[in-house]
Amino acid sequence: MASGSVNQERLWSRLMRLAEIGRQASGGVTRMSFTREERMAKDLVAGWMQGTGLSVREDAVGNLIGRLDGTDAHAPVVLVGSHLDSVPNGGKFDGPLGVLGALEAVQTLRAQGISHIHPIEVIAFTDEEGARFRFGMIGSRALAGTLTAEHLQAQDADGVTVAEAMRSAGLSPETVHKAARAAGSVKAYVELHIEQGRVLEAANLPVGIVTGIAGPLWLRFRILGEAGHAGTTPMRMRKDALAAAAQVLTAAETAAAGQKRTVATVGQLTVSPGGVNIIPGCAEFTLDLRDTDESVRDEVERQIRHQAEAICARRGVRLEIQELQRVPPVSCSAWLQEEMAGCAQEMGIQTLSLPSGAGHDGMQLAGLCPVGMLFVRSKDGISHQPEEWSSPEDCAIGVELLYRTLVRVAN
Ligand code: HGY
Ligand code: MN
Ligand code: MN
Repeated sequence: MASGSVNQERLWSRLMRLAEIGRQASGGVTRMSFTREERMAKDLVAGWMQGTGLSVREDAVGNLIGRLDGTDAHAPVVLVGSHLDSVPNGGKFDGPLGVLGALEAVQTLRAQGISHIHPIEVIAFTDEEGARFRFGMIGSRALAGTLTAEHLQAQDADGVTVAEAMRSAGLSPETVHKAARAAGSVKAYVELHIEQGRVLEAANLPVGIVTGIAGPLWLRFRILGEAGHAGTTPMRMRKDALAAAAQVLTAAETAAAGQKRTVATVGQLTVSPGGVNIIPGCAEFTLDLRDTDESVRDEVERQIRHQAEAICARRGVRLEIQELQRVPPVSCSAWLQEEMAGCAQEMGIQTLSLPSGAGHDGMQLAGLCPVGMLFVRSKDGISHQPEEWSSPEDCAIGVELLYRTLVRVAN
């Protein structure tokens, strides 16, 4: 059967309407945390939540929450959602499909008059991507009670701290501890997300059930050499910071490629002083290193650190490595995976089980409650850029599966 009870047109028109907020000339979306665009996105979604009869609030860290009480208001809550922030020039679906899909699932549950014991909260987490402050999942960390004072001091490219950005958004950073949920207060967290890879497309399947989430380790490398005249400095006398960085990032690529599933990405690189005729005195770059197996990821990290030190020693340049975030991989709940598989069988659709290479808020909640994720097929596996796309039909099938999972988990 196809999408069954959910309203595919309503879901799609909301997705496209939300994508207008932060829209770039490229057709991509830029919606950074604690900005005007994020505020507009939350106001739009809050209006849809209210229209669905949910009680709407924002917690101390800015997570947007729409609550539907169950027959037992004191029963542990079922959380379902994703995020509204994006990467720079990102896609329309990464995050919004999970938030609007959760709203559509709850709206369907209400329309069908389905009774449920546990309260359900549709949630849009603050700053999942980490695009602004170079560490992510701020809202889910706060909900799990693991957001620290140090996190609040992280700075964006303009030197604005998380705390300052929160204040400018009308929040009080000194109260973020109030966003934390008590142990036992959350029954489960379920998220619908685009796959952002090619596995479902290759299997010609619309949806998948996530088995685990790879853990992102983000490091910042800073290499300090000596700026100098490009014309008068012989090659053997140089301390070229960028040439050293080039060797280090190639070593990182080789170390990751030597493993089965490890991935390494240098997404940001800055060079100074940055003159055409000046030997770079300083090169700074980020490394995003991931694997679903933490021991493998950490072994690759050790190799890269060792090689970076050797390269920089040979070249007589200084190396500084700062850890930006270290998130352990998590396994998704076997119970939730079984419920999801049972719902797929009810729907008469075939699914497959697959790990997530991308990080998600559920990683922060795994210590608080069972976590489950569903994936919707991504066209050509593209994500984090304007061409990111999933079909209306696949999105609706994903939301139908989410809706049926919610009916089971909330009872
Ligand atoms: O970076 C990630 O894996 C996710 O998109 N935040
Ligand atoms: Mn995402
Ligand atoms: Mn993303």
